[in-house]
Amino acid sequence: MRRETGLIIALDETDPAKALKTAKAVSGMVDAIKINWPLVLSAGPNMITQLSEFSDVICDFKVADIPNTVRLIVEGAVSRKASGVIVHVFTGEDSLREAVKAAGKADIFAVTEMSHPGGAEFTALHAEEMAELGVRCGVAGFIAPATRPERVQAIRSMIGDLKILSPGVGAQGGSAASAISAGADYVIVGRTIYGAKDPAREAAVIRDEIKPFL
Ligand code: NUP
Repeated sequence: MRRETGLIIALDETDPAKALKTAKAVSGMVDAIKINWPLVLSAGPNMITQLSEFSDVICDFKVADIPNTVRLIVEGAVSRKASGVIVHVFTGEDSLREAVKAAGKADIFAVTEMSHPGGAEFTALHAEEMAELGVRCGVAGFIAPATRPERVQAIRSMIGDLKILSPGVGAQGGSAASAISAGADYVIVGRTIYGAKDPAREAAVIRDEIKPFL
């Protein structure tokens, strides 16, 4: 995945036509498009392939299952041209290793600690252990919360050059510049961009905000 702007759009728009319009509008300003269940459920999985015409696509399926099911989901995403898949780590080493194997040349990104307040209840208590396991299993990078930049910093100190993708900017209260300064390689931004009147303009604002810190 390229790193030109450090910005990834979370395209949780559920109107497929609008989603494609937004993807096209921001395509020059984002390094990837992250797609989650809301859009896949409304548009169908072929949307992954359609969006891959505009940029790298990361499937945020937060896969959490037994190894065989993990493999089937990751293969299904990658065969539709996803270049990355987001998975949970709490399912354990066998599931995580299977995800990395099934991804082949695509990237597996593992959730350490979730960005919403509930993320502090369980995931935060094990974030370091999850990062450690992710490194051991060969993931490409981690999801760490822009809402808690000090936690991004903690994960950064453990994972060397692996990537950090950081959601929670804007609508959830996190700052893009703080997340990047804390060690994130990319920020993931959803509602603030796709919910704006002019998504391209909003993407440009965030791109310019983080540029000095990249
Ligand atoms: O910890 C996480 N927090 C989070 O918000 C892990 C995620 N994958 N996400 C996703 O990032 C979330 O599901 C949504 O697609 C996006 C953030 O969207 P927004 O809050 O910027 O609208």
